[in-house]
Amino acid sequence: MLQPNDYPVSVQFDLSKLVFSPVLEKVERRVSDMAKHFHDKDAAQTLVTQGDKLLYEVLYHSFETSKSDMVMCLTRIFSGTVGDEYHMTKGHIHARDDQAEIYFCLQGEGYLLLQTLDGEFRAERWTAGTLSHIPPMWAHRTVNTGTNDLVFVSVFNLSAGYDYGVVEAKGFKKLVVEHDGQPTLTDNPRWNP
Ligand code: PAN
Ligand code: ZN
Repeated sequence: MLQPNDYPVSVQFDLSKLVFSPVLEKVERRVSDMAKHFHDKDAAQTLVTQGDKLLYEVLYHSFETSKSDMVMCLTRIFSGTVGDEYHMTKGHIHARDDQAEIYFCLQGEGYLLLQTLDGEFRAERWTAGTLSHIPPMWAHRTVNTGTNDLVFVSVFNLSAGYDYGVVEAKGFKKLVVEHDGQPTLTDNPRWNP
């Protein structure tokens, strides 16, 4: 017997504005939410006192039925840097070890950083149209290296859960910084002190 939430649902994207409707939840992250993540702590602290700029927002639409729990999110990372480090998401690994995720880049340019608990690292170069599969047990973070917003859609299961602590502890092996006006991957000193 079908329950009310077991029927098909569609959401509509506005492909010129890169938003969808209806948005069921919205999360915003500012510099103060990311203090532990940027390597230049002084630059981050100064930005917090100067208005605590918005780094990115995430719009959510979940599709829970009596037997499934898919969710779709749209993340918009605004262009800019904190010190020399490009705006980026916090990054996390999923709590469950059998959960994959799809990311699809709609606009902008940057990197998807991926890393396993054993320290295997990958940086996927992103432009509009790149679709990436994040396998289970790879932590993931996105970085906007362009002059425009970086906008991407993610699709996963809510029951995957989030673990932010693993990234908060040491970050990813590489930082994405602006060097001579160019995005550059450099070693993260927290990995090789
Ligand atoms: C994404 C991310 C989103 C924001 O929907 O949650 O881009 O990044 P943080 O969660 O690291 O702040 C996703 O990977 N969901 O699983
Ligand atoms: Zn995820």
